[in-house]
Amino acid sequence: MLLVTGGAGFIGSNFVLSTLAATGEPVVNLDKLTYAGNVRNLEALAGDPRHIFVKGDVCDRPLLRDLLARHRPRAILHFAAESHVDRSIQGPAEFVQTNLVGTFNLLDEARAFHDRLPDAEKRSFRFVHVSTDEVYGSLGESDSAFTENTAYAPNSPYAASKAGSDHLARAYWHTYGLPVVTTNCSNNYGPFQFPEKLIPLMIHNALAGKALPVYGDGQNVRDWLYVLDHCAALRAALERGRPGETYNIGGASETRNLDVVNRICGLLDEVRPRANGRYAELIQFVADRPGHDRRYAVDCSKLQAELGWKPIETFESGLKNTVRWYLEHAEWVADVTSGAYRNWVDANYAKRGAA
Ligand code: NAD
Ligand code: TDX
Repeated sequence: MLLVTGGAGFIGSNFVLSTLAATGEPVVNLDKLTYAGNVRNLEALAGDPRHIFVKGDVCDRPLLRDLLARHRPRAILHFAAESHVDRSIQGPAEFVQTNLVGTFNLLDEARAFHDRLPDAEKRSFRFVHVSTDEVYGSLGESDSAFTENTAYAPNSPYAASKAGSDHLARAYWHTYGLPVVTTNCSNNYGPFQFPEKLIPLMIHNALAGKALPVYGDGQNVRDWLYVLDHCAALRAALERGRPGETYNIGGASETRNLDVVNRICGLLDEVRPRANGRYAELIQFVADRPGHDRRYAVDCSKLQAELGWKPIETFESGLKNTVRWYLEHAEWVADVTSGAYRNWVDANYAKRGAA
């Protein structure tokens, strides 16, 4: 039995679905169902006794204690977080609460649970802490990619809250011997990503004939990884990762934002041409993100050499799958972009001067 937190979000739901399909191991899925969590992502598991969904908060210690005692998981995979950088700039408090305090609560309850396990179970128990490359800060054009030894230099409240949670995870291994494995992954994309993030936002806006808001000069670089390749790397870290170690995960797909948007436009031109004109005509440069990191690139040679992982999708094939998925799931998109989503879009983009 695995305890997954945040398993109704983008990466968490992909992890739950792909892990159940790959291994059949039962999952207890704890998720607060914030705006980013969506039980519809898990529809395929309706009635499946191997999936137990619990609506709850990682800050709720009695609930965590009860779930651990009741289900006795062999591992925890901790995805739950506030994850959108722009939201962390507008309202950082929730990020500190969930990402830092929530991770602390989970680590501390896991420590108490782990302490009482019999020796064999104690040795095999794992706490996989799912983190981000953003903790390393920003690279210049010709800097080498982030390694596990790159100094932490988080620049946004989101990145700082994740960096703090990574430090707590490290300390729980060094001080208490809780077998933590931390992963730091680059930008993910794929099915079920909330359309506040670059790729699904651009697909959504393009199909609606709305402006495609590119921050600043559009030359910022991200290293894109297809979400199911990330999930496979997490399973490798769970099964073969060494406690106390950190592993970088990346797609070796560095791409400038403007190129990403142009590629999405090109794919849509092919499969869903506009009545007049091309999608790229909708691109609009808007005010930059404050403190916008220029470039991320991840060296994941440690993960490849030690755990034998490599991605299946290229950025080209993954982006094609993703565009197709959003075209085929218009109802899912309509569902998550109703109501509160509009308030967020108004708040984030109106002040940037977007049409
Ligand atoms: P997401 O925002 O799509 O999902 C987060 C999930 O956590 C949601 O289901 C939400 O309801 C849940 N949640 C939020 N606060 C909670 C709380 N207090 N208690 C319980 N559940 C709570 O995020 P994501 O993109 O799927 O990211 C998952 C994890 O992976 C995060 O820790 C993030 O930092 C990390 N990560 C994300 C990326 C990326 O590109 N998206 C890259 C690297 C690392
Ligand atoms: O409307 C937009 N226009 C734009 O130009 C949005 C939403 C984004 N951007 C730019 C900002 C970034 O340079 O695109 C790039 C990607 O932006 P996001 O999708 O918001 O991702 P990013 O800020 O890079 O962070 C992501 O990767 C690391 C995830 O949101 C994090 O959760 C993860 O840890």
